[in-house]
Amino acid sequence: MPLPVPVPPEGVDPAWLPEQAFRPLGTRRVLIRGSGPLVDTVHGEVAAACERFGGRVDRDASPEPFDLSLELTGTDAAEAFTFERGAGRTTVTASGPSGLLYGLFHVVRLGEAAFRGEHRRERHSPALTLRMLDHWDNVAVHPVMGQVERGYAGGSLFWADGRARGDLERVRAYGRLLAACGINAVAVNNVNVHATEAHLLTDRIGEVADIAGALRPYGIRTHLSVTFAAPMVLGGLATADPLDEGVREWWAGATAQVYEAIPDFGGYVVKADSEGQPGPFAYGRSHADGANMLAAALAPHGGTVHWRAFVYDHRQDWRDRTTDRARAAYDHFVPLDGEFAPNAVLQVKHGPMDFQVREPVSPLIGAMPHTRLAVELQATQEYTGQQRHVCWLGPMWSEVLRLRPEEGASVGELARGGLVAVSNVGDDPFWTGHPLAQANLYTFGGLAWSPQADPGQLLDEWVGLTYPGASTGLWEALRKVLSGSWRTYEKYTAPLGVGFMVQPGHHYGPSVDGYEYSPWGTYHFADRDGVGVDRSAATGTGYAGQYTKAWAEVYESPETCPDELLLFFHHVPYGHELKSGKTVIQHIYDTHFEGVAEVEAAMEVWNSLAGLVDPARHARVAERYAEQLRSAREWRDQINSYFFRKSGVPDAAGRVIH
Ligand code: GCV
Repeated sequence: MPLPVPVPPEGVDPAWLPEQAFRPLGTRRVLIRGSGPLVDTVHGEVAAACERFGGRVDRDASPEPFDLSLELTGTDAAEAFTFERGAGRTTVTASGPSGLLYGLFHVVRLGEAAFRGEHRRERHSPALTLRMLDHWDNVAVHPVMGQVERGYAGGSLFWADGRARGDLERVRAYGRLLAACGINAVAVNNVNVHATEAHLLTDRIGEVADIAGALRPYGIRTHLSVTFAAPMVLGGLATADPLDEGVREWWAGATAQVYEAIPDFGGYVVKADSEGQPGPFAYGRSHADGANMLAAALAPHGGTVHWRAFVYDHRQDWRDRTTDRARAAYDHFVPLDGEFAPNAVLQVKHGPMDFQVREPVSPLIGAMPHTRLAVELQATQEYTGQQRHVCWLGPMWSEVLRLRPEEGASVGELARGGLVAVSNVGDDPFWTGHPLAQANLYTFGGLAWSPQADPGQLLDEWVGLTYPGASTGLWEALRKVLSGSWRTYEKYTAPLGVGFMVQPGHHYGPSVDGYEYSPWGTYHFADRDGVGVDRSAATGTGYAGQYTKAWAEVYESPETCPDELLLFFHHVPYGHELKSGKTVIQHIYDTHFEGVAEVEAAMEVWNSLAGLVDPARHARVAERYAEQLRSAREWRDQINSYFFRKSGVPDAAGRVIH
């Protein structure tokens, strides 16, 4: 039986699955072979397209002749599929049902090209088996963080005001979008697990099961963030010590019940001993002890624990120059390499600090060869414009994933535990608040499937699907406003890798000294002579020495350190000459003027598209550009004025600095 395609509520943007994208498929004669729930999903998709556009679909019985066959040849868990075309026929085969679903969306992506000419048989297989989104969604509205922590797309898709939102049709539509870009796992609640959310593990697991039921037909497994203190908070035990027998039994029992409710449950996500969340340190135990206890509870059921490596001292004294937050994850976790259970994945943020617009790759990646690592990215734009600014992160993520921390292996290859992104989606009609931020979600999916993929090609795919039939002019305009937007954002915000300089708390807009005298470990040390953090091994915090030899040497000296990371690794005088030939101070002035000019130009391009793109989308983006421009000017003027006043060095071009 075909499973009906989800119909999201009126007014919800179709994102990259508009009906028109299905026209090439929907005008064909299609044969589907195979059985099972995911094949029913495939059947439903094809049936809906054929009904709309006049094609025909048959299941198993062959309607000779046909244009496309989608064939399930086995029952395994493989997600790969093959695609070929010959003798006027397109064939997709898969040995596992989710492979067939991905094969179907591949055909949709190719459009008419899937039905033209000849294609040699090609096999498509995801490089990473786990491609996951972590939602930082709260069930109950948090007094400071709201419904979604660092959420810029309205409320949660899953929860509202302490309850399940219950709009499972929208959740199904979400699962469909995710499957169409290759994502196969979702964690449905915030890693900061507050009192209400803790109960999702036990007495409220039914609500999680409903979400899992809505996501399952699109091949997505559901995960849950849990509190390490659950045995105390929920079980009434006196301890959460991971080596305590009673605690271990409690987790085993609770986990067995989770699997009764959700047989294909993916596993737990845990933020422990991090920013106030409870963890094993309270009992003198290691993070391997903590993770392994949960891994043992999950193992009999085939689940995985994602243990986050975001552990640092968030109450440090700013006067203490010996503590460097950037060092923390490596210092805590590298000594534990080899101690984690096979179904424990260490989830590492891609940079050592916290999703800044520019950070080096975390030295932890590559330093734990005997541990399964997952790399965590942030699609939600906490520090990159909060979905009010256009900031397409594809090029940044791609740079990270292609970097080779050690001889041979790239970050993408070292992420054996998977690629994870903090979700940028909410109940907003455009899903992501800023309609162009959809491109971040799509690109993440593509990079999780294939970390070596060209992000520009993924952007093209997104444009092709989201704006079917786009003229060359529209296509080029969309490329123009998106492709360089990350570098533009970098230009008008914190310079040369120095990071932060955002307003404390909500993290939007500039405040150069906002975190300078705070306990969070995020400093720039600007004085009248220079700026930046000395993280060299010779004279600084020693962080540069955490890298493998080749990279440690590059970062150790200001002479070899790449310009864009100079202030992350070194404290240099304002007159220090960059590889570009400019001084640091002149670079700061120039990039800030350029960044604003680039926003002005992009806004003009967007405004010229009125009438060419859907009016609601156009209006939403135009409104956000007005705010982006206001904010970019604020950034430019605050940063330039701050450094002019500190350094006393005038702008060589004599522009207005306040
Ligand atoms: C979920 C940063 C964010 C926090 C977030 C934390 C984390 O500190 O500002 O909101 O908490 O990262 O990744 O756990």
